[in-house]
Amino acid sequence: MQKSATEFIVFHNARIATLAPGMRPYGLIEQAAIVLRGKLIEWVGEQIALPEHYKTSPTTDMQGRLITPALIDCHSHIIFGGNRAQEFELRLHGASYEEIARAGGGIVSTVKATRTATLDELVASALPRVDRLISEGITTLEIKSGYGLDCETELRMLRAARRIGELRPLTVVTSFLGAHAIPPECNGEPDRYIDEICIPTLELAHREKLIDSVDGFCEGIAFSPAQIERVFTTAKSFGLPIKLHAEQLSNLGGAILAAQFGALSCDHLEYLDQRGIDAMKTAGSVAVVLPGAFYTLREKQLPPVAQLRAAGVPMAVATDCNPGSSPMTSLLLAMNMACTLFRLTPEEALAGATRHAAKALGQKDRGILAPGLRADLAIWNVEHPAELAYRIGFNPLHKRVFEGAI
Ligand code: DI6
Ligand code: FE
Repeated sequence: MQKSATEFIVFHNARIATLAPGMRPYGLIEQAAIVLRGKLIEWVGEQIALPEHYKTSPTTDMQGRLITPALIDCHSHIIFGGNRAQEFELRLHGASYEEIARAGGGIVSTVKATRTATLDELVASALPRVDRLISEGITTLEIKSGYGLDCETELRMLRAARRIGELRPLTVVTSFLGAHAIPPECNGEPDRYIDEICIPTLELAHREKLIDSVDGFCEGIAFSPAQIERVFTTAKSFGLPIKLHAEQLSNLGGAILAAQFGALSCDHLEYLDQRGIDAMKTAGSVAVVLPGAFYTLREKQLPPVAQLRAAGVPMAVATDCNPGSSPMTSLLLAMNMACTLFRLTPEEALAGATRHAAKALGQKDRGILAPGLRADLAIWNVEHPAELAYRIGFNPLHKRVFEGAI
């Protein structure tokens, strides 16, 4: 069947960083063009090689701008009630994050505020943060539950996440994080919480199709590997992929456990050791580094970036947007911090917010620019892709394309 020319949209006179793996840094093509057809990419390459039959289609001169895959924030807790500015003050008066958590502040104080918020209130308070990310060219956002810690509020958070995906031109990928903290009513009884509340809630949320993956917080102030394992076993029985907050404040072997379940990703990882790295490599898990939390908590222990790189474990970068350890709504800033604090290269940071972030979410249809993948693009007022991670607090986005629409 003959294709009509108007089916296609062409962007020409661009620099295109496809982020496709290969010999070229950033997959960068100078003097490039890209052809979109509906929601998908039809063709990308050097402009002089643009096939004749696309040349009659509507075409836009990009005036030398840079086009990259749209950005993907693969780790956020962007839905929550209240804020934790007071805890920020306490920390500046000397209290530590763990002390505050143990004294019933921290995550648990956000749980109280989240439980009293309606679904509409949760959505309304999250949207300005989501819009800030969208303004930086993000088209895919992971959102976790984990500030409800009771059945009703966990479901409400996940419904709010789905609602946000309906209200904005954005793919929302949800993670169930019932195993985030021990709620006050289960103080001292983490096993009872996991078995009687967390796992039954996971089942209900799965039945309502609210869950795309299952996460947990494996840490001294949260849950042990044995407790997390029970949650993962249930997830697996439902065919849901898993990921884990692992080795953030200490090393409990969370990454090894997660790898045994074929984790999509292990996140934070400041205290990850070589055995954990090897397990992640074997499992094909992505290492998600979260410099916003490292910065906010003034951590001293760096994630083992050089060892991850040497092992060939893909690294993603995310905001970890949350009211406690990372009140951050800029993925570009997270990329900058990943370079300056963790020594990622600007190319690794951009791959970490595109190709590897897509892998961390199990989304095979995005994250690089190639024919057949989604037409989710970011168009930037910059000349070279290194500029995206280089600046601090500057947003050079020109236009964002979501499913082929500007
Ligand atoms: N690790 C984190 O950095 C966030 N959750 C987690 O498991 C912090 C969440 C918070 O402090 O509210
Ligand atoms: Fe987190």
